[in-house]
Amino acid sequence: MDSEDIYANVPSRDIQDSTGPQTQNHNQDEEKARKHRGSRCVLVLLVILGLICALLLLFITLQHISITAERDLFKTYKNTVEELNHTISSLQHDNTDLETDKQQLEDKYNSLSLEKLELENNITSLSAELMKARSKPGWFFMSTEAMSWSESRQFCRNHGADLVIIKSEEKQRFISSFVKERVWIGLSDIQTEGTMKWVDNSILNNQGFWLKGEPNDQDGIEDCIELISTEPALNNWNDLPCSKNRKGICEK
Ligand SMILES: [Ca+2]
Ligand SMILES: [Ca+2]
Repeated sequence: MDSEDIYANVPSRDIQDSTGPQTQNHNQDEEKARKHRGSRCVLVLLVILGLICALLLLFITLQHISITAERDLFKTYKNTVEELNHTISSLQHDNTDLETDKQQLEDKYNSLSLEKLELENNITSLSAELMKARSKPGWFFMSTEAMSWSESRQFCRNHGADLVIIKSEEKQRFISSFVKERVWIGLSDIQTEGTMKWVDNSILNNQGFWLKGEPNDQDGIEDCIELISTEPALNNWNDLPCSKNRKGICEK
């Protein structure tokens, strides 16, 4: 039983009788003050409850924002991981292709190396045969550029040969068959006009393979003999000035 009930159970007449009018007013003031304090307490409690609710709402909102952000971050992370996995897979595929290409290139390189070795062996073999052939008599070659008869002869000598000597129809046909221009041969009458001599000092003792009307020693200055391949094979010699420029046919 609280104090209000106690006061309520006391007969108002007795109170009035024992305390008088002043006491009664005092009690009424106290009761008003008590009610006023109670109202304030309730108000304070309501304010506190409101603040708690507001804080709870703020906390829930912040939690929601935090969870949403973490979920978005997780999604981003997941996408990044998937992209990385895709990239790794692609790179592995590319690496496999590159390994295949590398293996093919290595095989090709090995094959080419073998071919190169075979070609080098062939070149060595052919070079040996060439040297062997060149060491034998009857090897023919042409000077590299047109020069006077003496210069052409010197070119041949510098290469261990001399201007060609033609003493048979067979050789005349052979030389005429591969020469494509006007060339010096190893015949002249430089020493004695009218006496044709080969470069080995042997005298031309047959009629030779002269162009019709040659040798004519035109103007008295034609002492060296050329072979004109465009003329018939057995009639293509001509005497002309030794200073004229022709390539020479050398024979080793
Ligand atoms: Ca002459
Ligand atoms: Ca002539």
